[in-house]
Amino acid sequence: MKTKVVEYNLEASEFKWDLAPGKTIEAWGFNKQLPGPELRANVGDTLVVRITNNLKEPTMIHWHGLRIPASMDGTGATQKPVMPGEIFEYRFVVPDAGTFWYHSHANETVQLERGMYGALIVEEKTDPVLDGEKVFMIDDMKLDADNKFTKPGWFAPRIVERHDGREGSTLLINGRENSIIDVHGGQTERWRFINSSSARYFQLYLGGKEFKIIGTDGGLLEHPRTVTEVLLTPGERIDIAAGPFSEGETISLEALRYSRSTFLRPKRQKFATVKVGKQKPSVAFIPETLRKIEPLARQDTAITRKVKLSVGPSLKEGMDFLVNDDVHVNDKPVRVGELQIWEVSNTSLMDHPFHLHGFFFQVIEVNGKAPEYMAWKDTVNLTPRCTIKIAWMPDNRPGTWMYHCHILEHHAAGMMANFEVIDGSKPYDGNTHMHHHHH
Ligand SMILES: [Cu+2]
Repeated sequence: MKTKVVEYNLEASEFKWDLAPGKTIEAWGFNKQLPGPELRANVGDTLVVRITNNLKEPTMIHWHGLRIPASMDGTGATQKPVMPGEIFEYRFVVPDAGTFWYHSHANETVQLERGMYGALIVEEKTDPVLDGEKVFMIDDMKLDADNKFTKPGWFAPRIVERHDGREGSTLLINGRENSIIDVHGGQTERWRFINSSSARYFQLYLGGKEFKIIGTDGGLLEHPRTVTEVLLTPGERIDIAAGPFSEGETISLEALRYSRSTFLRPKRQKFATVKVGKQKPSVAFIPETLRKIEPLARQDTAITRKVKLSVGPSLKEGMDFLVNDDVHVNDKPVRVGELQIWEVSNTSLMDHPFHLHGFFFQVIEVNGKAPEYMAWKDTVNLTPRCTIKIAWMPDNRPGTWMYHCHILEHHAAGMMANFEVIDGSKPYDGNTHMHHHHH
């Protein structure tokens, strides 16, 4: 396929947005829409995104899941924040097909909560053929009776929000409450789900109907997996083949109860309604093998690094969220071309979605056992007291990268680390410089 340059202009600003008729919020976002514009390109294209910051505070954009140069990663470790009134141009080749997303990586607990995110879809000729495609960005907002964003002002709510992550009762798909999703009877569509919420665990359920998982963070799976529910943690993506349904059916798109050991009690909740219209012919074909995924490492390959996620008492704010017993960590560098086998453990009694910037990994072990299927991931959930092994290869993109819990309040409270990927040909002097942190 001939590659091209695909250009977008994104303006970050405050604007009014209707979540439902008469329910208007003061959103922050891109091009005055929530989510921001859906960006699309083909594998190998050069994506050019110019961001104009018309907010009253600095921002940056992180390209979640994209294997792009470190200088384009959009974090405080790799660029100066884009100040109010400034323009910054991101430019990179999109190397992989899949469902990705972009979001603010500055003051995330506020900027993402208010809507600073959008989908980024990269297509490829070898994608399976379906009858249609929809992208669903899952979110929630915590609003007061006047549809204002609540501030966790006094002590107790602040501690709860820091511990649980911020969850609200306004449930959104693509920036709307109670949406109607129209499909045709007899057809099967590709639905791409992106969890862009601060902290919500979304256990997708279509009224008990079976659907096929065909892809996740890093693109297609090897084989479709038929299920009736699937968990999508903050930051993760899942592509499913939905349907065929029968003409006249109405199906609730719900999140089943998932307990991640929060103060707030989880419950089953409805996000949208699927309405099945007139029967139409189908051309959908999901092959049994979607693609080949070569294993990066055997399950018993020696561990090169341990990353421990834990929660401990804080001197100031109830709880600290820790990586290797510290907050806002500078971890050791890795070398280009040296296979990484990381043991990531969660010694706390709550779940944490672990996100690695800029590289895909394979989960090669979960609590001592091989995983059930192969997938390329950039975000993976760690249940309480679990230990996983991930394998990943630092390819030739030296620079500062990071990993963190994708519950935004946990990330802000310290559960993150920066590390260098260093050029393999240079000697390592063990002397990496410090990078500035979130506060
Ligand atoms: Cu966490």
